Amino acid sequence: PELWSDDFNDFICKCLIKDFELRPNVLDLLQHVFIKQIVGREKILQKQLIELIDLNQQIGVIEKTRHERIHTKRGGHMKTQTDPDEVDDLATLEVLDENIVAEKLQIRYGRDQIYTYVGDILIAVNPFHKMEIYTPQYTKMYIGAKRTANPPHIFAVADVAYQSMVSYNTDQCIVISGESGAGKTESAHLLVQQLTVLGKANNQTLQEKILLVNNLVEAFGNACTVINDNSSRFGKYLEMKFTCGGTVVGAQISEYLLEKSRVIHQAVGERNFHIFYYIYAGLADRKKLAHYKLSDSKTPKYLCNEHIKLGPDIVSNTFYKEQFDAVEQCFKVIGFTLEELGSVYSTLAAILNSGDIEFSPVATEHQTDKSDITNISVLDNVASLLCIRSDELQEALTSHCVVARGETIVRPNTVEKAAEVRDAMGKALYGRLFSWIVNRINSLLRPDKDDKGLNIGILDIFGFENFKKNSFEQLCINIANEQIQFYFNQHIFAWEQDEYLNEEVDARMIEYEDNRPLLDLFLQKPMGMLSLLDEESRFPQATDQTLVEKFEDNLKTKSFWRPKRVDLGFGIHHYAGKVIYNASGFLAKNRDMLPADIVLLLRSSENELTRKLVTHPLTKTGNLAHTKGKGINTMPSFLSVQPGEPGDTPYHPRETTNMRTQTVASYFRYSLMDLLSKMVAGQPHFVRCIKPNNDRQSNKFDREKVLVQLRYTGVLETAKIRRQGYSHRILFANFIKRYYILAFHAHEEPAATQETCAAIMEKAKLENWAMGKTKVFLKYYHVEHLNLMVQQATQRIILLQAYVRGWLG
Ligand code: AOV
Ligand code: MG
Repeated sequence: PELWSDDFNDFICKCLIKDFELRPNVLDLLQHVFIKQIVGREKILQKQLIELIDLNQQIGVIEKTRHERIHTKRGGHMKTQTDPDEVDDLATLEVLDENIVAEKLQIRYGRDQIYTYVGDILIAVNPFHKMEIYTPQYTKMYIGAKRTANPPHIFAVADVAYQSMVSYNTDQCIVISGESGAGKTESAHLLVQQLTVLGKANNQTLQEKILLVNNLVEAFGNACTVINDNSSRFGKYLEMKFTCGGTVVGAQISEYLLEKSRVIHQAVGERNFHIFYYIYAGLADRKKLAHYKLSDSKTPKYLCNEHIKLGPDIVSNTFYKEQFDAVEQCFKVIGFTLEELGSVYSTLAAILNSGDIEFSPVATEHQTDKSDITNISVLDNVASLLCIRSDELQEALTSHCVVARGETIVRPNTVEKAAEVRDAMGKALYGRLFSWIVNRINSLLRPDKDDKGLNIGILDIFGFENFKKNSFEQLCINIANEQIQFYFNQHIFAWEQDEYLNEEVDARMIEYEDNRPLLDLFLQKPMGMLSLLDEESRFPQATDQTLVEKFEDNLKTKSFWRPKRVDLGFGIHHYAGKVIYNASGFLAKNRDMLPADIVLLLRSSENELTRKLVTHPLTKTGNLAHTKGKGINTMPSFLSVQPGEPGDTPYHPRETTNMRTQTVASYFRYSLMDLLSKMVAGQPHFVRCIKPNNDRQSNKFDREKVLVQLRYTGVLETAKIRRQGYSHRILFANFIKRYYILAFHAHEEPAATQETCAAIMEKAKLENWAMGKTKVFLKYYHVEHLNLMVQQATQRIILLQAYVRGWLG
């Protein structure tokens, strides 16, 4: 091989890796290579090569002492290591019950040790205060470190995912779960932060851009709820793209189910999406409100919820102003043009203005149900911001076309109907603006070459919610969480146990709470809740009352019940607890209609962005094909939605409407499937966020609250299975390819058999692993140990080469 080529390095690596029985081989090889390239220096080389081998040995010694030194130092400065209370990994506890687990977490929490392992799963208890454990010093400490070398940390999860991706050449997926306010979004940020460092982006800007993506989409997709001031109102799957060598080259986001209804209405004590307040304050600060047809004295209706009157508070809020500047900066760094920014602001301003359009009834001679717009100036503002004609907008809001027997008839809208159309327009514009931003980010951060690199996906969805009043949005959010829990169970328990059986590995079976019946209740066709909802949505005469009756008649399980004295109420016993829903508005929310008249009008806009929002199917559906990887076959069949089902978008303009119009429920089912297919394509890592109290207080550990979460997330069972189980199962061939240098000579090509694998494990002096029929079953610490051995060998080679390079001149 060429001197210093990859093949050369690889070859030497294999030769020098372990003991020095290989000495003659190495000499032969090096001589051969050198002679070809440096004729006449053979004698010197011979001598130098001997030096080289000695050096190799010396390095081995140096490394060993360095390693020991690091260990003693850590042990010294974290004296808690020897503390008997100290358990970094709950799976190592001798006695395992829920009280002990909660107690250990509480002790650790009291010491600000918010992270704890359960085998290879990380538990993160929300500290509710700023922690000094995310500094560059910590970043460095966790890079390529052995797990036991440092206390548990979210950075360690990033590291494991990254190292697995590079070592095994497979995609990874980090699933973060936990109830609302438990710390999922914060964890997701920290993972991205660490992964960008690990991925050593070639250019600073790419690194910067990726770090800003979360901030940008969260400004549009997060809002203040009664549980969390920065609550995610959409699901986010961020894929970081890497080359096969592990350099980060881009990022892609998928968004799921934005809670659009928040644009037009917010529950008691809640707010609209952050961006509206930011832009309102930011534009006021720049004296640009008038340009965007907003007034600083009269707060737009969509921002003053009936219960909180924010009024001028918004325009003078410095935090909002700063955030506006920050968001604008994100846009610019990521690569949005100034023109695009202007259009985004206009659209947001148009939505805010549109909320103030008012209607009043007009009675004419022939018709009594007509409505008129009372504040034409507001209408004009909206039209001008959207670059459409004001009279046409008025027409589209106050009347609608019906096609009957080939003839188009114009019918007036009642005041209620007109207001509905107005709100539908606001929601649709916002939802599509959000999708457009996400798509634009994706096109700006797509890796240059579309080669088959690797990726690490990070899933951060809205957490389980149980408010005083729960509506359609909570139902969807909770179903999504139910699905994630199902995936967790499948991965941790079901698939694992299946695999032991198939591979004939001896491991005790663990009982766990299977939430499959719940998923059936929601998703089964045709009698699941979402199917029933869709069916009812197709009847024009149906009401929310007939809907709950339909539920009651068809859903025969004890997880569903009708509470007494709650109108339109129904209860569901979720994996995470009982929730009472109110079906009021379910049908309208599910139909989510945007009249064709509005769509057609927006398509005529002179503004490119406005036109784009209504012409392009922004949310990709299709694409179900890439269901590689395991598990997809074991997925419940009812989850499958045909990609060819009508519609690429959550709503359908009437012109293309048929009786199979896509509803929010069917789109939601599709999104879940799409998300799952992405997740199962990679090797998963789990982070379980725990909320220590309901008051967002630091240093408050509500034992009962934590116990409930431990129970429903199956932490105890996870600890049990992790203690007995094998977190890594590697096919013989892959195992040998990666580790054979630890036990075999370079020129050997051992067969992919149990014996070869066993030989490697024995050579590495490891115990407690198991051998299956096609795979080696390892615990996480085995993998760590093996990787460390390979890594040390490789480092040695690099040093050697530097040395040789030196005397070659
Ligand atoms: P969530 O994502 O799980 O809720 P967040 O990640 O938004 O929850 O966390 C809620 C709040 O908890 C944050 O705004 C922080 O104040 C605090 N917090 C969480 N993690 C940390 C941490 N590691 N260090 C310091 N503070 C933290 V929701 O999106 O509502 O389901 O929908
Ligand atoms: Mg969140």
